[in-house]
Amino acid sequence: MNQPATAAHLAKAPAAPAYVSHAKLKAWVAEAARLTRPDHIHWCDGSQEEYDRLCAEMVASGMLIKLNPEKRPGCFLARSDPDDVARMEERTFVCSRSEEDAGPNNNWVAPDEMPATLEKLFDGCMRGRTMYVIPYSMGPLGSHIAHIGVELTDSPYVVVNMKLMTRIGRKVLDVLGGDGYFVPCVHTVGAPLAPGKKDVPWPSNKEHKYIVHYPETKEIWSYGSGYGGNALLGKKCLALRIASIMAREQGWLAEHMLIVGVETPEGRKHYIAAAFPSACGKTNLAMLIPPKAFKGWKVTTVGEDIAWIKPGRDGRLYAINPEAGAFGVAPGTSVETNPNCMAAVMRNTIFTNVALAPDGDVWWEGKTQEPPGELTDWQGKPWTPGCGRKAAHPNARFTVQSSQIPSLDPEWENPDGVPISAFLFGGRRATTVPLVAEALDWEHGVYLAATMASETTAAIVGKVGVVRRDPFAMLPFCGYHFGDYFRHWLKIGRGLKHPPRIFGVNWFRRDEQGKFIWPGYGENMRVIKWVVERCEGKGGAAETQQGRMPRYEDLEWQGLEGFDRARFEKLMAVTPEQWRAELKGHAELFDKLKARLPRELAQRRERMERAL
Ligand code: SAT
Ligand code: MN
Repeated sequence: MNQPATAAHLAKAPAAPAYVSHAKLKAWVAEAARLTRPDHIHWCDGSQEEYDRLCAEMVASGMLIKLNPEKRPGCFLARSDPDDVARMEERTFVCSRSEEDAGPNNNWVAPDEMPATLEKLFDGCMRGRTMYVIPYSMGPLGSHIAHIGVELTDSPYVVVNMKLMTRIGRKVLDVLGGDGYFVPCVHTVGAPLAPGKKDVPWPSNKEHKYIVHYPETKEIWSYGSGYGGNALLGKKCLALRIASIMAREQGWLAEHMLIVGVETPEGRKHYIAAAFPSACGKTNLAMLIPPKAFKGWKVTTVGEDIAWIKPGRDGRLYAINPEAGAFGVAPGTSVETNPNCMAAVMRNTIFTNVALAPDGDVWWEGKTQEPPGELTDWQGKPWTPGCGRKAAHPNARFTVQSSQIPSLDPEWENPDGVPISAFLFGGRRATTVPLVAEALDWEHGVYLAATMASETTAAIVGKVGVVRRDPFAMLPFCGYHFGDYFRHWLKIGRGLKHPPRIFGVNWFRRDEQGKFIWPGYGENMRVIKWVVERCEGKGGAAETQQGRMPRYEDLEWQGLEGFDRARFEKLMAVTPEQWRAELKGHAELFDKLKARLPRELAQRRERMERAL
């Protein structure tokens, strides 16, 4: 295995294509190749031919299944290893020089300890495979808000997903030039192939998984998983963890937020950025279609997962979507819940861990009310409706380019970003937190966001249904101490002449029977309309300790007349007993962050407690 890097071995490594002029990039690729020892190196040019060729190769090797070209033209299905189905937070590390800088919100290993562990694992890890070099831009090419990364990977699945979700290839190297800055990202599935050995459909490493970030040198190293955020390093690793650190150093914000445009019937346009934890319907909100009663209102999509936000010269905040595609959760998506999304995934889409229908189409729980009579499940096993197993994995995904989203906003690629009028912060709470409340000021907004909480998702092993604090929906994604992060948000707000208004929302409150009180989905437009009215200085509200809240008469009820005042009061109720417990929860969070918690937040909590 550990054959030394001999001159003979290096001589086999092909030179970079002539168009690569970046000496440091070439040297880094050569060094990574010496360590990982791939059989081949392929520099991705990002062309459609390259994409098609890789897909065809994966079909031949069994990694992809081509779907029925009549039903789903240009679409493929991938089935992952059952041990490799989600982001792995327990295997994700931030290796800052000081443990305190990483904060209690990150797993920390000393940066002089981790490389030794990784070097052993990465040594020869790409044997028998091709190393793909993927230059990619997070954000429109050349935008002053965008940043460039280069991912090395031995997974062709990663290449084609990166092609759909980011801007990759030669055009990125053109922007990078001879000495531009890039974030180096090394990824391997951690499954070297012995000569003559047949590959498995989804190679990964069962024993070891590491997703590692070095804040000071801004490097990303990922080992052992081929799935989602563990392997598509532009997304959570670069665009959130590393970018959050860059943003703090450079005075901007890297956030786990969708961005939507909202146009009033009079043609006034507002952009709203909204943070929700994973699997809380962000994709649905990003592609919302207003109910019939909202004549003339239009909602358009800029992004559905991540926002990079920079103060503009005019004192407002401007946001870009650093991604160029979506990696969305399939289960629960239907023509009822998200018609725009269903239209987007009709073609040129890669599905991962959904079920396969006999006609070569895909299916997942919630796609139709009645499941087909028979299917092949996400693990390739025969499935029938009564069999007691799920047909699709609950974290099954689709990967699709933004350009296929029918509701895409015309400004979505504007290199200067879109001006943000409002921030929404939404938890998933069965009780306590009202449908919507506007923060009293920026600091209160930061408080609302800092104390957000949610029930758990597939990425957190073994804890489904437990409520966890998820500040700014950034718990797994903030690359440094949350106390410092809150302070950064406070500072950004102080520097803005026209700060966006901040709102807390909760679509997920339940009644005594455990049923959701609020219909959600398209009906969330009722809240959005009120938010827009507040931004325009209209829209009535009652002022409380918890913020400014709409009264029944302040919301639009046309088309939802059955939703009466009593039900609305239930949805909005702020009860002292629940809030006393809630503030205790805030105190527990603040206590964990106490070393770096901004005083303003602790003081505000105390004031709220006294007021109860
Ligand atoms: O797998 S991803 O990290 O891309 C999606 C998620 O879990 O939020
Ligand atoms: Mn996300």
